[in-house]
Amino acid sequence: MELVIGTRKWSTWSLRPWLALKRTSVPFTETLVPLREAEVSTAAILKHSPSGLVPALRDGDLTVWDSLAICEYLAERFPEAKLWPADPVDRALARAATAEMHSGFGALRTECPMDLTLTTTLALSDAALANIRRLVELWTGLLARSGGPFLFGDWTIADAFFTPVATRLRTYSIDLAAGSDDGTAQAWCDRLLATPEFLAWEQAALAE
Ligand SMILES: N[C@@H](CCC(=O)N[C@@H](CS)C(=O)NCC(=O)O)C(=O)O
Repeated sequence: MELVIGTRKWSTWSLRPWLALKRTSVPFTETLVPLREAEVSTAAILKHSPSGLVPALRDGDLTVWDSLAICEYLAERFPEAKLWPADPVDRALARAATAEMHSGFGALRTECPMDLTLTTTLALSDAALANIRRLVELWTGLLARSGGPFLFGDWTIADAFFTPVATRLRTYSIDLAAGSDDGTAQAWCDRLLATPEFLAWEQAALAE
């Protein structure tokens, strides 16, 4: 199996399936395409991914070119990795939370791009603050329901999808109290950034 990824410090979409793939314990190779090099990036990515975007997963003749589709494929190929919760209700909620991240939180994503090499402060727009309030509501509700330590108890694809958000909160020194967090959501974000898988990604990002 081969995962094509973008520059690690920036590529939120690459990080998500990389974390899921690591959790399967299946050996895989990584192909890194440097991002933000104008035409070079697009031409280089198109050699691997028909959408011209990373990530892409290659498994034999198959190419899967979207982060969520890759995670779904991994969950089906490697059920023993338990990448989704076993319970159908939990699984539906995990998919809804993951899809909300996949297609939403535009203001926060635009104003706070992932950069694992940066620490700074930033005044957020009202739209980004509304994103923060929704994230805290979503996360604390799921953590209260499951009892933690991750959104659905054990780590799942839903946790993978929010890991880049946890890095953005850290990078831009965003206090989740702005979203009425009582410390529960922040503790879970800290937990995401302390997993061995994320630490391995971060170490590779800083060495790039
Ligand atoms: N919906 C896609 C989004 C992928 C995406 O936007 N990838 C960005 C990098 S994180 C990309 O390839 N950009 C091309 C470039 O920067 O040249 C997914 O989930 O995989």
